[in-house]
Amino acid sequence: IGRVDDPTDALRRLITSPDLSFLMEAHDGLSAAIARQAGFAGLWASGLSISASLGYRDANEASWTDVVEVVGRMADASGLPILVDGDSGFGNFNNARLLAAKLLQRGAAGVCLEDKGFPKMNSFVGDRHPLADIDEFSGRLKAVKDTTGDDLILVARIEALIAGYGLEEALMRAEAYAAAGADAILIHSRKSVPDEILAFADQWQNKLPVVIVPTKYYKTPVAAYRDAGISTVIWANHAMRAAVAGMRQICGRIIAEESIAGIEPDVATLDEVFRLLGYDELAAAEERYLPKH
Ligand code: SPV
Ligand code: MG
Repeated sequence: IGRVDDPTDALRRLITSPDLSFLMEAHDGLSAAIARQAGFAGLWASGLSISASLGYRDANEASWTDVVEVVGRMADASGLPILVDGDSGFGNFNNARLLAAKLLQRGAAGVCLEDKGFPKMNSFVGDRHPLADIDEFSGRLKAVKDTTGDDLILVARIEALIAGYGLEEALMRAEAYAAAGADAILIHSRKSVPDEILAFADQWQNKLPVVIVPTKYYKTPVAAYRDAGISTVIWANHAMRAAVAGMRQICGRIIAEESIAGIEPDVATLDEVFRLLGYDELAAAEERYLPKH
């Protein structure tokens, strides 16, 4: 798979261009390759989805090295710029900068850090989402910027609305994280309507590009985000959820029907899988490199 020349530059263009951009969730090499085939220009390496695919909960049960491994496979299989969900950075400034450096080595284009502690819990689970101290979290951002500089896009994710604080707290944090060197702000909300994030965008005035994750306010047409000057929309977990639904359905039918005859039209053909992962390239390489006799 050909990689875009400079993944970080490609992600920077997606995030800073005046057009609304989209990042598709992926959680392994296969889902990354499928997103590329579908036409997405960039990927979101979702902590929730990577955790789920590894059989873990989105509560930092997967280690940072687990995440780095998966991201490397996603980069290899897709060649696309990847914004990695770095959770809260797996600790303090030191863990965060080590994570960032390793992600860069493995081909990531950016990392997103959220202003919570370690271990974090998924933003849609329960009500306990204690926020990090603003200065301490700003130190985490600065350490990442000082370590990876312009080679890795740094997105600062604000959990103030998730934690039940208001717009003022969110805006104050955005100012601090911008001053700490963030390249973009991800403002997250768990409401079923986008009023909070649109109010944030209205007040924030694009001092840095705004990234959103409309998992819960999914009914909103993207035109609303264009009108609001949002930079980037992350479809954050839908490849993983499609896999869950698809695998559950097929497993259920195979056990009930004691046969695979009926499900054949409902699963991908093997030829499709071979095409997706470039088996033809391997055949050509064998011609070139294997002895002929
Ligand atoms: C993820 O995809 O892991 C995210 C987005 O961080 S959310 O699940 O909405 O917190
Ligand atoms: Mg996450």
